[in-house]
Amino acid sequence: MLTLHSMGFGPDLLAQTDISLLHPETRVARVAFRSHDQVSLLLPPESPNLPHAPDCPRARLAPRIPNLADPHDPDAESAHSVVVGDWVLCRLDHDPPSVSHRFGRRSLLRRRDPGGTVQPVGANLDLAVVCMAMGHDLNLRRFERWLAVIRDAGVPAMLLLTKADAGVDVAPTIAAFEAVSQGVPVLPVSAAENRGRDALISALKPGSTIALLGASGVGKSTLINWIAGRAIQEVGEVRSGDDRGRHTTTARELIAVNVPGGFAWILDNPGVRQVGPVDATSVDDTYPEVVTVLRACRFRDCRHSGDQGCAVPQALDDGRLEPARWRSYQKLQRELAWAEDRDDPSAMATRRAGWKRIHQQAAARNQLLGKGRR
Ligand SMILES: Nc1nc2c(ncn2[C@@H]2O[C@H](COP(=O)(O)OP(=O)(O)OP(=O)(O)O)[C@@H](O)[C@H]2O)c(=O)[nH]1
Ligand SMILES: [Mg+2]
Ligand SMILES: [Zn+2]
Repeated sequence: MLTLHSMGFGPDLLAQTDISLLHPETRVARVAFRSHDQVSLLLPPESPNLPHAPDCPRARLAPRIPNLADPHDPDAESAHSVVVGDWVLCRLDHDPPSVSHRFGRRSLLRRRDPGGTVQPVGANLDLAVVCMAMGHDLNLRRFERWLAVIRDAGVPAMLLLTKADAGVDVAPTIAAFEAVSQGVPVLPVSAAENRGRDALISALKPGSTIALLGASGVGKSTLINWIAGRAIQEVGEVRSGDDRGRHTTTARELIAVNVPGGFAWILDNPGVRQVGPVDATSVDDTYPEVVTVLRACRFRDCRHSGDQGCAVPQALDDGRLEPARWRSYQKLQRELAWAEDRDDPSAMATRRAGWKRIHQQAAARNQLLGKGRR
């Protein structure tokens, strides 16, 4: 039997509203699927069977959905007013059924798409699972991008190395990812050969919500079917040659899966190849050794691009900085600066002026040291 509790609803959310003031027909529901201004709602406690978004009642979203925890939330009137995983108040006795309010979120996972736009992935997540398939898909730098995205949401993370079938030597891959994972667990699994299932299931706590993230074809939907022990999600073949998927899953959907003690709520996502972080702090948190070196640089306005006396070349030389991680860090910060400039052209002018000043200072410094560049 589904209950609000088994779906992850708790007193922290309930405290956001005074139930006695609500219309008696008002219900608490969770958003399992969203398409334009329509959402599919998971509705305890009536649903005796495991619900699946296509069978769930649909409700319409008003142009403005107030946030119960923050009356001034600018998202209330945006396309992000309600996302998959959100808890909402709704009226099923309305025709059509309608969503009136959203509960404040415990967490919101957001990523930047390659065009620089911030996209919400899911709300009220308890665990974000990055999936990378053994073979062509493995990429440490792409994993670091995901880590930064997940850090921004403040949600615990996990890396699944999928398709760890017999004959694949996973040990060196695990070691390579653990070296950059900052304690995030790395777990090899094979749905095809039923390896790692117990370890995975023990990470799926009853009542918790878990997002599956990663490129198309890595086996996210297969994982859901494997854990559930039945075919819920459609899976698709990968291209021969580079193992890339064919974007079989086209929409985000929250799916209930039986785990010991109840249900876990798994958010299946369409595959995305490139993700961008949303803010600079989460990038700094993902590359702590870079931040340590930059702090040690004695020049206040240094661009760390090889000027005399800068701490970076020294750290690259003595191995405190790994060149690939330093390059990734710079690239991510450049991407963020570009996205910020795109959103706010005045920021670009300020930044340009800053660069000019830094160049002038570096030139003056080099001249002083008799190291003028020719
Ligand atoms: N060898 C092997 N193949 C697997 C395994 N898990 C999934 N696959 C295959 O990988 C392909 C892609 O699986 P999907 O589950 O559709 O991948 P997805 O990540 O959901 O892809 P999108 O929905 O496109 O984002 C299918 O052909 C699966 O059979 C595994 O453990 N081992
Ligand atoms: Mg899929
Ligand atoms: Zn420097």
